[in-house]
Amino acid sequence: MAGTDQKIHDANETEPPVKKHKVGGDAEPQANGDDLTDLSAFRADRILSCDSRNKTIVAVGSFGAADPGQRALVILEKKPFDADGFDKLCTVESSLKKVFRNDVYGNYDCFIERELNAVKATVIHPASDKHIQKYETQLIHIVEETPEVYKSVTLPYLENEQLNLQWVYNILEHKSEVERIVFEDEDPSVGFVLLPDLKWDGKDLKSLYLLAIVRQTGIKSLRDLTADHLPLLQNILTKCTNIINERYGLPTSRIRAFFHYQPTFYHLHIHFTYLQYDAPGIHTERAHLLTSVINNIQLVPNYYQTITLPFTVRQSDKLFTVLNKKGIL
Ligand code: M7G
Repeated sequence: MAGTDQKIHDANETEPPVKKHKVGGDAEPQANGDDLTDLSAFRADRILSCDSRNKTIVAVGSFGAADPGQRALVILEKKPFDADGFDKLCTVESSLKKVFRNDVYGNYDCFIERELNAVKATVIHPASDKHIQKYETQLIHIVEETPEVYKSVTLPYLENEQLNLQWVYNILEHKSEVERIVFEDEDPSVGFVLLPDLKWDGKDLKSLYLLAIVRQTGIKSLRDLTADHLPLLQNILTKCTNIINERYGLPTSRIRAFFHYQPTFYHLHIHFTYLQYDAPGIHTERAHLLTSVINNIQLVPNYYQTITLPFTVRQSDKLFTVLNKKGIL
């Protein structure tokens, strides 16, 4: 199985880097499990993606000679502005460098105060081939997955190749991210844990992104859901929307609750985002609204075992090669 004993550090709330990059590759290696204080020990071997729309850059590399054979991913993402804090940006600390002026139009580069200019940093260390593939810009294709294709190709593939779920069990067993838990329902059958997604700093409501992870093990994805799971799905929908309403002031009508198909991690979880946040993975080829899923199963109990479900696959994935060899793609 890929990605065993992965460690993920969300360095979002650490102090901004103060050290310069060390010269000569003698930087202290990053010990697994330690919190990072800066990125000076990271050596980038390759840029996997650089997206000007999402303002992200992803590099694969390593943490120095004393950490041989271990690769790491560093994902940097410019954070959204806080509309309420606009005044703080208009100070002498925000120096302007003119690019050009033309009539009424002034164009400048603005260098704002360091504390207001934090970049979200996610470090995945050690990173598996699957992690690296996930962040690499690639050609993608849509697969129309019939129940037969699921049983004969996708299921055997994901059983052999899926990413390690240790981070999920760590959350459910209170070994990680305990202080981040927003709500917990301990019922073994309909229970779940609601917490901020890795992608959210837990603060900026405009990019609100929470994850509800079900307690039951063995429900891999949308494909497994039947009428037996309706109480679980209803419980998650009702409680999570109530809690998001109470805690973050968002009514149900302003929340997007959805599944991914295919997910990256095959332990059932539901994404909750602010509706007006253009979150990654909300496109029609991947996102399935929780309310639609409930309605579909109420109409046809084995709906997700009988329909053709589309999903996207990257051209460099092993699954693409398997589907291609079988003439499905
Ligand atoms: P997915 O639909 O399986 O795949 O969602 P995706 O990552 O392609 O969207 C898994 C979700 O879990 C994603 O939204 C991840 O950002 C989130 N996630 C992944 N990890 C490893 C963690 C973690 O360690 N902690 C938290 N809180 N969220 C995570």
